[in-house]
Formats: sequence, C-alpha cells, structure tokens
Amino acid sequence: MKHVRLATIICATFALAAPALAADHTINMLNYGADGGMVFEPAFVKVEVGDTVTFQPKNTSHYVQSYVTPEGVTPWKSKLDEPFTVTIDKEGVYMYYCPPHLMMSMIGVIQAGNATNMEAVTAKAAKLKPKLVMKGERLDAYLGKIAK
Ligand SMILES: [Cu+2]
Repeated sequence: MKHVRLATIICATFALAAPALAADHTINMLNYGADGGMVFEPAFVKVEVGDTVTFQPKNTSHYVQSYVTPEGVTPWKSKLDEPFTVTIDKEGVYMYYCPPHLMMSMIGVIQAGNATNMEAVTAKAAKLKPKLVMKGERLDAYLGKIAK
C-alpha cells in the first residue's frame, strides 16, 4: 500500500515539473463550412503560449494575414493556397483574416493565455466591421468567445 502512494506522489511531481508540451492547432480554410461560405474552421481557438497554429487551405484561393496581435509580435501573412504555421509566442488576442474574402467575413480569433490587448482588439474590430459586407455577425460571435 505504501509504495503505491509513493508512486502516486512521484507521478504527481513529474506532472508538475514537466514543461507543457506545445500543441499544434489546425485551422482549416474552407469555401464552405458549418457556418456558411468562406470561413475559417474553427474560427475561434484558445491556445497556450508556445503552441503553434497551422492554417490549412482545404480549398483554393485563400490565405491568411494577421490583423491584430499582442504588442511585440511581428505581423504574419501566408502565401496563397499554401499551408502556414505560426508560433504563438506572446500572450493575448490575435485577429486575422483572409484578404480576398474579408468582405464575406472570413476572419478568425486566437486567444493565448489572458486577453491582454482587448483595447486594441476592440478598436480595430470597430474599424473592421464596415468592411464585412456579408456574415458580419461572425465578428461579434468570435469576439464573444474571448475569455476575459
Ligand atoms: Cu479566403
């Protein structure tokens, strides 16, 4: 009985000491998804700092460009029709879109850790809104998922 308890303690200690393994999150770029045409799926992703996110073009004519990032993050932009992986190395909220389909609200949000840059997110979301001709409700829906 005693050695079982010891094993439990050792396991628990290792679990605490081991660094969290970085995960990769896939976001598909689709002509048609569960929420209609021209969409990132999933469009809201919660990740840990250090994780990677891979944008996977499942159909042609998509690419992805960062729109809001936490301070100090170099803006990113993928090539048309090519998978693109970005390492999320700063805490905060990231917004991005597919430039050819911005007016169809092909946008998305990544949250890493705490939402440290909500002021910038809110300000830039307001500027984005008039450009979303179709499916504009996606913006508020995605932003509403951010845990504050
Ligand atoms: Cu697109």
